[in-house]
Amino acid sequence: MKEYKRLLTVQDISCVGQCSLTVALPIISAMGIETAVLPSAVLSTHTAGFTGFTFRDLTDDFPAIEAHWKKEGIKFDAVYTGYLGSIKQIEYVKSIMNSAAKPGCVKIVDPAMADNGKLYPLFDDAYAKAMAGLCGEADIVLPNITEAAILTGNEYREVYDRAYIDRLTEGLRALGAKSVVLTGVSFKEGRTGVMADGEYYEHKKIAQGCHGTGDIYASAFAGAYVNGRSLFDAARIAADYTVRCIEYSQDIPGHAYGAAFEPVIPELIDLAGLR
Ligand code: PXL
Repeated sequence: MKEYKRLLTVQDISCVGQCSLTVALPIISAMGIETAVLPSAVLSTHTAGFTGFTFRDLTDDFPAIEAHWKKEGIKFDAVYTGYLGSIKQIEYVKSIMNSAAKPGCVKIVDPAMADNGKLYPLFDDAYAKAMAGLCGEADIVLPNITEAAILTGNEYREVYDRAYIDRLTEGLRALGAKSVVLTGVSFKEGRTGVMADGEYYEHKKIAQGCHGTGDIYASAFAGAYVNGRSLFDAARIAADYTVRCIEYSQDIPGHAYGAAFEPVIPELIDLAGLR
């Protein structure tokens, strides 16, 4: 029988900014997976580096969308959540993750709420606490170090050792997450990597980072994992692709708001063995 998987991704539409749905939809689709979307909010741009952005919260649409999917019997092989719109919405997402799940549905949660030691502008401690609850229902969580520290009540550190990273992983497991892929784990100058359930994949660190790379990473991870790759392989493929996107974006003038992930999609297809 033909393998054709259907994934639901729940995150915002930032009209401009190369993050969230404008990244997830093309990447996961290119990896051969039907990609359904549930937009959490519509913003004129993302909230990192732009000011005066608009924000339309779509929380109140969620119950009717869930009810319609239930009536139609619409179900998914995977659900991948990213930047969400409100605490109430997080509760609706928990419900949809169950009501719209096929048996064996994989639940991937990228907490997408903080970076560089700080929560994103629209979020507060209460939101972070609600997100910790959602992470507890996930098969796989994909936080960066800032998010992991906030979610587990650990202090944020820029310089750390393996024991600190293990503490973050254990803290996320204690919330209920079955697997933990920590991103941006750097033990050496010029190098960074990902820690997938305690297994480390290291790669070069490019000094000039870009916004939206967490979403590129999570989307490529979800695509590779749903295509049957192991947790570690999916973590490695997504890391290699993200590095290539950042490299490609280095010398594009006026393009600090996001990474040029589109021209590098053919490389992702090769990295994931999907050609
Ligand atoms: O890339 C994460 C992200 C997603 N969506 C919005 C954001 C950000 C990061 O700042 O602002 C709206």
